[in-house]
Amino acid sequence: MGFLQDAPRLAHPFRDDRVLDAWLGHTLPVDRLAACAPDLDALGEYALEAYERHQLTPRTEPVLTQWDAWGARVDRIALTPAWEEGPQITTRHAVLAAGHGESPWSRVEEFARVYLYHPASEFYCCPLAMTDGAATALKASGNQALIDRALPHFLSRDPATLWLSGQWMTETPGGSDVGRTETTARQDETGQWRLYGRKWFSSAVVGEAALALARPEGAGPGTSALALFYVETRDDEGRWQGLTIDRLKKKLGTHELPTAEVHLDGVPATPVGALEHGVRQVAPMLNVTRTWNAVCAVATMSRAIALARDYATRRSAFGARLVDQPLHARTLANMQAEFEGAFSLAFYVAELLGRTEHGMGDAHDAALLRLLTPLAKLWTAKVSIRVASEALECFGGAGYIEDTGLPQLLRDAQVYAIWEGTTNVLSLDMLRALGSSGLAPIRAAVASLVPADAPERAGIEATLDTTEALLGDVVGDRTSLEASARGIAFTLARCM
Ligand code: MFK
Ligand code: FAD
Repeated sequence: MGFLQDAPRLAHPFRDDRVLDAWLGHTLPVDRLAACAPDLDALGEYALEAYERHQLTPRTEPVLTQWDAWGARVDRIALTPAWEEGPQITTRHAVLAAGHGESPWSRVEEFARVYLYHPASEFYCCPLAMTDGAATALKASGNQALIDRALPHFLSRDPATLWLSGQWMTETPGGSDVGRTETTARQDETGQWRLYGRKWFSSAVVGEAALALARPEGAGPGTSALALFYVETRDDEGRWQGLTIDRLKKKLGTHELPTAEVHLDGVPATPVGALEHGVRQVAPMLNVTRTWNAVCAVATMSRAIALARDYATRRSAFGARLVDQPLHARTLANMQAEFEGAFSLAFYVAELLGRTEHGMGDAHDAALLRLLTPLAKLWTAKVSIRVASEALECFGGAGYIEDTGLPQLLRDAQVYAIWEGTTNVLSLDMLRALGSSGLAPIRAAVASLVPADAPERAGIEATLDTTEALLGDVVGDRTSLEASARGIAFTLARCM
């Protein structure tokens, strides 16, 4: 046998991550960091073991069985091992519960856990994100009966009582334009609301609950006539109630995530609030899942770069290790810089979320959070695709070979830009957020984050001035304003 190349090895995702370490060190008080460090270390260890396991065993995918041998409709989904482990590992280490603690650092402590767990989770983080979002939306609704019913399950620290929630929005006419929702809600003879229609993407179909948009019978067209409903998917015997799974989607990536097309034929449902303005009611969920998306995109980058960096110390070309080839080293450094910028933005949003939820923010924090949430989501998604693609190239041909496990990084990264609002839809959401306060919150953030005499301060302010002037030029012309939205969003995200 001739030359044999060493495979890349993964450093410890918690102990060897200097970016996370530095950020936690300057964000969390010492006692809070000490309290959550064992969970972070354990989640890092789990991620390392999962990586090593996958070097030896091929990945599996969920399988839907619609009918049993005796002709009964069962719609049973066999999950992958990581999904089977999900309830235990995440409740043991309080992944969701941490985010709903009593301190302004709760979200920081939650999203550090998410960042470490995500690369091992096989997108079990997708239903976790939606469950976190559902808990947040129910709290915001003030519907005490639903809060009492669902939150002990959503935030449970016991795998036996954990419930996952789905987010049923997208339908065949529109995923961005949910105002075209066709699902209807009507009351039966007992007064129970029931949903009828088709949800076109349901990624937490195995979840026990969901928040669903539907149009109450007789309500008019458009977004404002939609209502938000809380749904439990199974009856007391564990049978689906009024729901059939048509098929699991065949997807470019996220293969372990069972994303289903479902028909609703009388699913019992409870209104979360008034029977209108359902999108307004579900917005807290959207903003939380978009933050998860940003953190998970950053986690994917971190994993891709960690492997590429290690490989550069093991692979040689033209008489030197790749890491000692100046251009390869520069390529890795550029990826790292992109990653660190994206990391800072995503975790800054996590920090703001915690502060504002606990009433600790300053005058601009709520508006800044509203503005930066879509920006962080759209920016980190695009950067993660670019970084994952570059990372594959760092392995040469091996990066294109399935059983290295590397191509999956790129396939999976592509989803971050599509679900939870595409890049364009989020750029338009940024315009919505800018509407109330303009660039003032970003200017205030820059003033507090960048010292007045720092060399980059003048450049950032000049960019904000140019952006403000551009906004002023197009603000009265909706077509030009919308056409400029993506460029403005990228500029503001890069500034932050
Ligand atoms: C592992 C990674 C973790 C992530 C897991 C993700 C799993 C994937 C699951 C999904 O993909 S779930 C489906 C996600 N779907 C979307 O994100 C929908 C994308 N479309 C939009 O976001 C549209 O902008 C939207 C449907 C929200 C609004 O469209 P419209 O019809 O133009 O509505 P309109 O009238 O502008 O807004 C309705 C209200 O909601 C307004 O408030 P008011 O009623 O008070 O006027 C808006 O201000 C408010 N609103 C909209 N977006 C908001 C918001 N409020 C706060 N935050 C927002 N982001
Ligand atoms: P469209 O809305 O048809 O968008 C097509 C294109 O048009 C996009 O490029 C978009 O940016 C652009 N566009 C639309 N409107 C505008 C505009 N006004 N200006 C400029 N450009 C515009 N949904 C759920 O509800 N629950 C789930 O659990 C869920 N899971 C998913 C899992 C996966 C793996 C995927 C891929 C999707 C999932 N989705 C889920 C659906 C997802 O949220 C939608 O696909 C997404 O919101 C886009 O909607 P659409 O597919 O209808 O595309």
